[in-house]
Amino acid sequence: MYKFPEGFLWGAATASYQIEGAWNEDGKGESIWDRYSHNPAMVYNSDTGDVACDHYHRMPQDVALIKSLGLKAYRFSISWPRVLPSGIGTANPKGLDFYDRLVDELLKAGITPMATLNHWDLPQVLQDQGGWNARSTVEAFAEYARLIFERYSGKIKFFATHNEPWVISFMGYGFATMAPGIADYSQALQAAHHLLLSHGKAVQIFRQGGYHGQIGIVLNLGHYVPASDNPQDIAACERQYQQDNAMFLSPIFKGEYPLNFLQWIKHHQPKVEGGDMQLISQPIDFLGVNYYMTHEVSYSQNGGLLKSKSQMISAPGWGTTEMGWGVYPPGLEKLLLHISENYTKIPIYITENGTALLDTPDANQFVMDRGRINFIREHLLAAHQAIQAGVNLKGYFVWSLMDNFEWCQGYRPRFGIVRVDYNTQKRTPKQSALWYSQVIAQNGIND
Ligand code: IFM
Repeated sequence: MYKFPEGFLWGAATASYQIEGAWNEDGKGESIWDRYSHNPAMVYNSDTGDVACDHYHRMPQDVALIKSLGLKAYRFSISWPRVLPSGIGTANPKGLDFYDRLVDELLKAGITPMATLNHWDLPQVLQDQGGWNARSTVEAFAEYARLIFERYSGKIKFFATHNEPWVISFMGYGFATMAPGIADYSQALQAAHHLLLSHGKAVQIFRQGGYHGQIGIVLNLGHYVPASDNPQDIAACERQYQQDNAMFLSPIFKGEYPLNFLQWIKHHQPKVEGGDMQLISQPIDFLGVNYYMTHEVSYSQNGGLLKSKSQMISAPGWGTTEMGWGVYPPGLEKLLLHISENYTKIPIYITENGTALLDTPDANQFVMDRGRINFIREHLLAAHQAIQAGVNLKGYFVWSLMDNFEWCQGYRPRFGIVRVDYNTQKRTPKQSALWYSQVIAQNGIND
């Protein structure tokens, strides 16, 4: 048996837009993902999050489900436009009431809440004023964070400011592959800086207010390997790593952007004002790591600004997932060691890890998802090895609790350990959920 340390926090994760539905109910404001998905050309099958898993109306049953699986913690996100329909100003009592009930329900069930403040659903009104490219959004986020801390201090144990600021900034503002759908590399860099700055402001408010709980941020981090020992490949890999990982890890833990990278991107550098880097690098209580993939990077003359070509790789015996992603479990151990050796020793939580596979339900909607079990098991073994090597890893959250709206891919990929029948909204735990329950119960993995 591979035992995990006592108190290891086992959980599952979701996000507001991906599961809640009720997109315009009870005074909720429009988010950038409402706007984006309502353009039928933007999402696979013209799917939207209008109804999603209808979690807004089924929350008590969903918490009961979480409890029945024996999960110790639940990571969810708060929809900013649900609680502040205009982005700033007057709060929406019914929106807050929903999260009051969710948190109370979790606490009653003995489940530790971890709340993300921004899992991508920025209020559209703020996007209309420039979104994350505008410095004014930093102030708006800080006030939103204050509202949440004030209300849930002492109830929510873990607050994460942002989920995957790389995806928000680079995919949302740089490559136009996510809402708000902008393709402007300079804006991506500026958005990244404002996201980091707003994180820092929220941390400052949290400390100054003496709120209870822990504060951190969730980053999507990959493991990067050069395609060969050719110096050009090594340098290209370093640039890719700096854009994707160091652009976020370095300011948070070292108070500076990676210098070589800034020099390389020249006029695309973000505008940074005096005091910004100090705010961004204030000590945090935990780092959330979302690990999905390892990239092999080579030099490419046609490789855009970075002159790099990056491709996901799979470890021997692993194919690709329904997302077309490679599967490389050893990359998780390497990544965790790398963070621990180069950036921080604070507690790390794997806040997301999981896979979308072709699930084939039987007549009762049950899915025998051995592939997902193998995926989670191998990643947990890699995490276990990292712990043995001294990494301060404190918990693991599978992505995702249930099948949900997978952004531009709509409802086609299914990441859940619980199946959702979108016609009936029936939830059916998959074999992976039953297996994961057992892992949690014994705090370890069988040999
Ligand atoms: O569904 C997403 C989640 O919202 C953020 N991290 C990656 C997941 C899978 O793509």
